Amino acid sequence: MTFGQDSLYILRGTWNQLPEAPEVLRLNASADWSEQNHVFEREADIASNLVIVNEDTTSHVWALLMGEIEGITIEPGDTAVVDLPALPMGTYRLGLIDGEGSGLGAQSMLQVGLQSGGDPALFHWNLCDWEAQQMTSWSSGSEPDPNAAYVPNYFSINEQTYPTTLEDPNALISVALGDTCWIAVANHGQMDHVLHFHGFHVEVLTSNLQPTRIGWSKDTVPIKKGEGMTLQLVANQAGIYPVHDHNLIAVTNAGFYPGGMLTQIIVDP
Ligand SMILES: [Cu+2]
Repeated sequence: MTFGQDSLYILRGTWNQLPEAPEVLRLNASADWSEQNHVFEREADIASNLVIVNEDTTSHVWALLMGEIEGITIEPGDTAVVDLPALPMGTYRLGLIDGEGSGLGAQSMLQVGLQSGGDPALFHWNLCDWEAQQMTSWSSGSEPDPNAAYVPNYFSINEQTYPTTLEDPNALISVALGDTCWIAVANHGQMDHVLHFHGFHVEVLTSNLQPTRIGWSKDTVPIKKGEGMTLQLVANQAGIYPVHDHNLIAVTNAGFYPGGMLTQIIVDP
């Protein structure tokens, strides 16, 4: 039995995945910078806690992003110990809720009772949409115009855009024929994302915003803004199949196709 990652570091760095190389914020598992937010794990139905270290130069507000959201302010250089409630098996969201913290991407996934490294194999997709101009505003210390139209120009899975998504062993689903795998999906963006699976129907195992869809088996799955969902995929045919956001602007990088929220399912015969 593993207790899971005990500490979360709020770090500021450069996101080289985008050509603009914006300054962003991330939740990392150590004080070493990673462009990808760390995915946190907990056992089901057991309360626990998490140590949060704010290594940034400004204060941030952390929260578990479910139900009644209770923000905890952490000053620069400070450490906070926060309680995580006992939760049923599923995919949840956590992260910063201050404008700069969420606008610069410090939000990630909490997997509860999903047994990473176990059987069935577990993959994860942290989905997000980004407007480069908004990120520039936040990192230069000014709030983006709240009345301006939101026109995102980048779309990511685990803070990577296609084709880099194929290099991420959590974003690329690679399994053997006949395997069953689970995919934990969280939407941290400002819009809904509708995933279209080629070749397979996936079953909704858990959902925090659409519980009436648990048990549904579909090739197209809407992941609402703010949602955490767990999907089951049974690899019943060999081949290479795309998975992508059905909103076609989301499969581009700054307007160029293909890019963005696009990955593959590879089933070895
Ligand atoms: Cu499609």
